[in-house]
Amino acid sequence: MYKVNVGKKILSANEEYALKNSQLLTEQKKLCLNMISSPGSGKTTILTRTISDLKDKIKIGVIEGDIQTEIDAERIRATKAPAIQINTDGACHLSAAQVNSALENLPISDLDLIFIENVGNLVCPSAFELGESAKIAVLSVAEGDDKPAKYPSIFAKSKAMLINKIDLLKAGVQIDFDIERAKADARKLNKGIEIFPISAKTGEGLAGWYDWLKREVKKLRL
Ligand SMILES: Nc1nc2c(ncn2[C@@H]2O[C@H](COP(=O)(O)OP(=O)(O)O)[C@@H](O)[C@H]2O)c(=O)[nH]1
Ligand SMILES: [Mg+2]
Ligand SMILES: [Zn+2]
Repeated sequence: MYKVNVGKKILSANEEYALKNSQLLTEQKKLCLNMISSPGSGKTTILTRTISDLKDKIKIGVIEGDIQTEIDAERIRATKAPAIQINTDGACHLSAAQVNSALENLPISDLDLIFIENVGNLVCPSAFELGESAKIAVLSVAEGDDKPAKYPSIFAKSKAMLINKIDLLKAGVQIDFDIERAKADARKLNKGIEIFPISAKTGEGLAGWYDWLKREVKKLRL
């Protein structure tokens, strides 16, 4: 008779903060990308390299989400970019309220682009809107080419997908990852998704990712 839908209620409160964040970012014309992946796919490595390579072109700040520690924010700060660490104390995704308080502590007016590194988890971060401009899915070749098919939600919702660690495919390491299969499965879920096979270690493929970031930042400046 009475149906208590706790999940829906939590999402609604989250959506209120997501709307606030989105309004703030839109007013200030800032691009905000919510990066989602399994732990260890290379998000922080991609971010530190991107920040260093683009430092004369795009001013980047980062909101780091982890269950514990400041390790990732410290890795970002070593590049001289501002970073705010959020510790979720066990929660497996960031909430829009947490991002709202992090945005208050970032020097937003000095930045062009804010990355949110979500908690490493391919499942529920995709269900919690943070008010971001777009989601970016990261999948490394060590995780298997079947992940877009098995974890469809994040690949369906992302504007771009980075296939990281492609250097491992060429190092004589035995990893069965078919890039074409991963691309085809992602495009089945999301026709317009941009896909960049990259290595954050060797730099291979990063030029395409950087061009895309520059274009997206420029769109907001117009
Ligand atoms: N071979 C290789 N290793 C990488 C690459 N990117 C990241 N890694 C390694 O993968 C591990 C996890 O990276 P990290 O950036 O912490 O991943 P995160 O948990 O997604 O933030 C680290 O040991 C990195 O050095 C890459 O392109 N190639
Ligand atoms: Mg990280
Ligand atoms: Zn979660």
